Amino acid sequence: MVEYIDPRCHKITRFKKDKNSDIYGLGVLLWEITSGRPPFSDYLRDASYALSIKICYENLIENPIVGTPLRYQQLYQKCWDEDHNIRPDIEEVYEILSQLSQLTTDESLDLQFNNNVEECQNCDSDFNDSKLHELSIGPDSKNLLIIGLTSCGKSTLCNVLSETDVFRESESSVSETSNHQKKYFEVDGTKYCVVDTVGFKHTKLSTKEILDKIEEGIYSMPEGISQILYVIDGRFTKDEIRIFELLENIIFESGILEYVTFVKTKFGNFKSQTERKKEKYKILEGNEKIAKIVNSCKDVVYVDNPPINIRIYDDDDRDDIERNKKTRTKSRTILLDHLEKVCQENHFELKMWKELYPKIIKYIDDDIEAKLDKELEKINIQE
Ligand SMILES: Nc1nc2c(ncn2[C@@H]2O[C@H](COP(=O)(O)OP(=O)(O)OP(=O)(O)O)[C@@H](O)[C@H]2O)c(=O)[nH]1
Ligand SMILES: [Mg+2]
Repeated sequence: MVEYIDPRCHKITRFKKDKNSDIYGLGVLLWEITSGRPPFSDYLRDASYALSIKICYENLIENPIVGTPLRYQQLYQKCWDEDHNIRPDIEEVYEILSQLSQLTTDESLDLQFNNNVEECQNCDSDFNDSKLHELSIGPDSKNLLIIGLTSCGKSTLCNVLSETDVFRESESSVSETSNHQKKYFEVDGTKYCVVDTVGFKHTKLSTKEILDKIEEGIYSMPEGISQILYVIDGRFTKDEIRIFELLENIIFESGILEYVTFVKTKFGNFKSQTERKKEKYKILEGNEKIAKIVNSCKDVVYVDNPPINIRIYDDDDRDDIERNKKTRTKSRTILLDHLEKVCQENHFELKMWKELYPKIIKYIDDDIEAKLDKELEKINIQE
């Protein structure tokens, strides 16, 4: 019955099913009504573990059946959306089904879905694209995990790396990315997979929810991680120091720093070696613990990825966009040169995260607020 179970039940340790999980199963049933057969019937029934891995980590979903009214199709796709916040509640499902049942045959024909290639609406994972690429890319891609505080430029970095605009860049002070998003791309024969994640200190999510979502991002790359790009957009802030303080023992024990590159974004002087050196010196000087972390990681890379989603009112705006595009191209070259050097053949083993995660959760369960305050106090005393 794995086909009907909310993927979060498999992905998230100690996940408690909720109404949203039932809506997921209902979405699968709604699809089944149009197909007349159980989902994923090509898969062996006795290989349910393999099937759950495919559903959870390779975004395996069923294709719409030709002739399905678009509104009906959109309804079940919304029900099984990876982002459980997007799933409708049962009242909404009832409402849409009632409306559809009242349509005449002619009206429902007008709603027919013509070519079955419409983009997965409201879906953070660029499923259609990744699904296509999975066919040619396979497990030998260099997997990049992007993490950092909210608004530090993670999604922008993903767009720059993959030369797309599929990652939503925030235009406000409210956190934009609320789910991980994955994209495959290729550079001179090297295959990459970049996974954008939810920012620490997300404006609407708790620390535990953020960690759960980052875990989902990690598990979306079952082969492991080639490099973690930890994005910072200024000096290390107290919040960043707190995150590292919180994870310090766990991170150091795991050997994960071998796989971490700090990416300093919004660094206008990124082309100047002197400025880069000065900046690194400032980082190292700032805090002993941060210096230890930075020295143990792969490197610090400096970039500037200024916005190109600027509204155009006059020629100045057009010039800005063109200039910013060029700056992004330069940043991309720096990033790719670095990645070529540091992406090891071996991946960071997922089982390590499996071992780490319960420890992190335990740490959080043990009264996170009190611990954070204590850590902050310690930092304040040192400053
Ligand atoms: N000048 C400049 N602006 C940047 C850079 N990177 C990101 N920005 C801007 O910073 C803001 C936040 O960027 P995002 O990429 O959405 O940041 P994020 O970390 O994905 O944010 P959340 O998803 O909300 O956690 C946007 O307005 C970007 O245009 C950079 O290197 N230089
Ligand atoms: Mg984002």
